[in-house]
Amino acid sequence: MLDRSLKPLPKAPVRIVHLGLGAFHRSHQAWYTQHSSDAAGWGIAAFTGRRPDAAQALSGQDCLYTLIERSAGGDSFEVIGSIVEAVDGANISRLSELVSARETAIVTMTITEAAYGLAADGTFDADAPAAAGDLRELAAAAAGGTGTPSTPLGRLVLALAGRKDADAGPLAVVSCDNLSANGDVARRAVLGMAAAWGQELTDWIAGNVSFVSTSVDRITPGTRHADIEEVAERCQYRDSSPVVAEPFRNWVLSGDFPAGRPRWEEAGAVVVDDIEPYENRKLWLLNGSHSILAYAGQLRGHTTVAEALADPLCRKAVEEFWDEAARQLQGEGLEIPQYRRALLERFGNARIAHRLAQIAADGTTKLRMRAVPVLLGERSDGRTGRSSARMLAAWIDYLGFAQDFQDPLSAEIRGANRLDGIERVQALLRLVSANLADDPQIVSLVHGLCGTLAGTASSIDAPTHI
Ligand code: CS2
Repeated sequence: MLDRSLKPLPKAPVRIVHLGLGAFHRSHQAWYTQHSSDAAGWGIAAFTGRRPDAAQALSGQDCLYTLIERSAGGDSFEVIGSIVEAVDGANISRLSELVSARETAIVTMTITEAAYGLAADGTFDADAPAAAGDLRELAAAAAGGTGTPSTPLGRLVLALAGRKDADAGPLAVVSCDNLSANGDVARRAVLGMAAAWGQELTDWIAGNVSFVSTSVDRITPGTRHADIEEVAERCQYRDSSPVVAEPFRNWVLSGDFPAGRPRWEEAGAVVVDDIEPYENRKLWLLNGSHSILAYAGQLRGHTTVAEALADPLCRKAVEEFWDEAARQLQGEGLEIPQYRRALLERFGNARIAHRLAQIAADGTTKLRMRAVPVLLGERSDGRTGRSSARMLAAWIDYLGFAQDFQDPLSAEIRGANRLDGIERVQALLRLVSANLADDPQIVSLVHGLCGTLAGTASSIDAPTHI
């Protein structure tokens, strides 16, 4: 139990519902909310995804937790109190109750890229098993029966139907996942799910729910036992759920908040009309290079981002990818050289043990966003796209070595992995994007790059996730 004498903020009323109570939400959106001048009016009710554990742990300490800000020079500690309720994601009735309340103005989401159920062409995939299951559940619920959706978006649609029935007015849905145009993606996915409920709900969502796009950034490694021990020693209280993050943070938002929002800009958030250049800068330069380091780094026997970046071969692959990505980035004031320099410093912070295995998960969805647009852009400009292709080659090599991996298409990956040589490469590329697999030059380029970043590791441990 945290020591209440730490005097956290008094509990604010719930006005934000969050889906995806994980470390990143706690280091990012919860921090921004706490640091807004009107924080006293904006409490967050955060729901977990698949398991109740995080909600149970937080509820057991009054929803308070310690943010350990870890710079190269040392750690500082802050108690975060903006989450006022932590709930098991399976508690759909509480979700519906909160989303149906007029006071609730915002639903934020960190549900992972894969949870939006996108097909390789970027559309909502109604046939994917999880989506198809929830579409059936929603149809049953709409018909007056009992329907129990199990995906975050299925649960959200059920809750939005409650808000419509309660006539509680418009609200904003804010995706905080690393997807390009994440607001548009969220809209497509929510409307795709709502179709199972019926036209009336679809029309209501289209007219009343604003889908805000955001670019989110704060490196947040999984919490380790040593972090819990450190808080006990330095802060003199037990916290079962501290969260570690780098000092850097960034939040760019674009879209309407019809029922209001906290003054996040006072905490440093930036509101813009055109988010695309910022989003692409972050997705390609930061997340893209993370993926190179995750796959090439593990193949070469490294465990963390800082270790991989210190390997000259990995560093070169990153720098060359950045050159390609920079050519594809358009927009005023992106300050790419400074951004690159800052990334080298952030990634090089060896006190942040950011595990490559954590980043390697869900490659099919992530590479679609991180490698494909740069590769296709370079090729349509008459260049090879070799450095983006190398990111894909590193992923393909990793899939040949890893004993286990997490991916929404893991069954399909296992099928493709049974093939050999260029056929295997083509089948794996198809899971990322048909545009790649259908272009024989790209397939052969990627095939030729396989093995070029391979190193000393002979096998890779199964990733563990916190
Ligand atoms: C990482 C991101 O796991 C990953 O795929 O690239 O979580 C990254 O650390 C964050 O986007 C940083 O803001």
